[in-house]
Amino acid sequence: MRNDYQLAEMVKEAKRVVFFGGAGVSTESGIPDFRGAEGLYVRDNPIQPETILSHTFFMRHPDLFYSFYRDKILAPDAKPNAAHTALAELEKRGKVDCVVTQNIDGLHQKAGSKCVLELHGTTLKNHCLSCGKAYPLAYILETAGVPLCGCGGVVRPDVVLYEEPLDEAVTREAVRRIQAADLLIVGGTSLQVYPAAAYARLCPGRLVIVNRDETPYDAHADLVIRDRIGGVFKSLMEALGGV
Ligand code: CNA
Repeated sequence: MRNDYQLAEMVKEAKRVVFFGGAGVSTESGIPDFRGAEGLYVRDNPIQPETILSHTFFMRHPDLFYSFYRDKILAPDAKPNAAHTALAELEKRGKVDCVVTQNIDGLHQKAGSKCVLELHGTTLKNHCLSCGKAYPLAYILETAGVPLCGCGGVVRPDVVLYEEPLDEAVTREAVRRIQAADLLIVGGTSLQVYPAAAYARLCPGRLVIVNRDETPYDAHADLVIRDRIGGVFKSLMEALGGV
């Protein structure tokens, strides 16, 4: 059986699907990933993204952080692709319970998904480090250099930087949903960032991995599809039809 038909059969048989994704879900929306072929790691960066997007770097060099962040990470005009819209549609049909994502771009919500657990936070929200006042993404886009609050404090994104702990309530809920699923589809993630990567092993049901490159968890999967995730989800929706 072709891989995409096999995936469609598994989705039809499942009662509760959770999708766990990463940066590869958004590359077809024009947002580069870190470790893929066109990723920010292998392109023109003298300092790697994990260093720049770390707590230490942010506190020491907020100006350099914001220059990289505005240039390479923010993508306010990006639009959801076929994978985002398929997941939103499958949630509407009662098939997908939840999306757990390492992404910070808000594209799942833009596509219409309601249950989205953002393990690494979001670029859409920001707050002042001194007084806590909230700021929208527009504020980061319309300011230059280090964005400051009216109180004089530095404004930072509500993104979990490297070296910072994940939000406990979000991770607890992600683990609970994955453990209650009978099908976990993992997609567009190199599964190299911990602890999130270990989520691929938590589902008691079947495991499908859709990723362009090999991942360390491929051997544990019931089905591995090494292809573009947008195309895979497009075929999946065609195979499912109105089901
Ligand atoms: P990663 O380590 O960059 O891995 C991405 C994976 O996706 C690679 O293995 C690629 O082979 C694969 N891939 C790329 N494009 C596609 C595609 N079209 N179809 C299928 N597979 C594809 O990214 P992870 O998410 O695993 O790493 C976690 C980091 C990256 C998190 O901290 C994220 O916050 C961070 N990140 C997020 C975004 C975003 O929000 N869009 C962008 C870049 C990085």
